Amino acid sequence: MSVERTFSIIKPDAVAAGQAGEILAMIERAGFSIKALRMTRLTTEAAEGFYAVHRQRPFFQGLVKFMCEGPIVVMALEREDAINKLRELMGATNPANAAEGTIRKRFATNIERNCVHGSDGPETAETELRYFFSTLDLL
Ligand code: 3AN
Repeated sequence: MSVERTFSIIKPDAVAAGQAGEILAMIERAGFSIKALRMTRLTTEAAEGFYAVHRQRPFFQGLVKFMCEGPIVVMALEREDAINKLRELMGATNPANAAEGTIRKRFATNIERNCVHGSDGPETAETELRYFFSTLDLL
């Protein structure tokens, strides 16, 4: 497996709870290098665009509202097999099913307020990185 990039978000629940630093530390301890990082805030339109694949799902409006609640931290992360490794570190979408030692097991409240996002494949990773970062940010 070669070195690859993935995109991650520390969601509003975790930022508001003061967990961003510890989540970043877990990510670094797991061997990721942070290539770009910014704190920002989503508008409704931006959140709808980011989660467009979920538009038809019953949880879509709630998810958009949650993601606009407060500041988020967006990151470009790099390591070998980054996409899979980050999803392992995050744990299952529903924290009730998340393994011990994962970010969601430690910090997530429920399936919606689940504290982190990580891209689910190489194409999604590139699209999501481009949604938040410029070419210069990603050099
Ligand atoms: P993951 O974030 O683990 O890749 P996705 O892509 O299926 O999971 O879902 C995107 C986001 O939508 C989740 N992180 C979560 O915040 C929210 N979500 C997913 N499924 C549900 C659900 N059944 N009810 C409420 N929110 C959900």
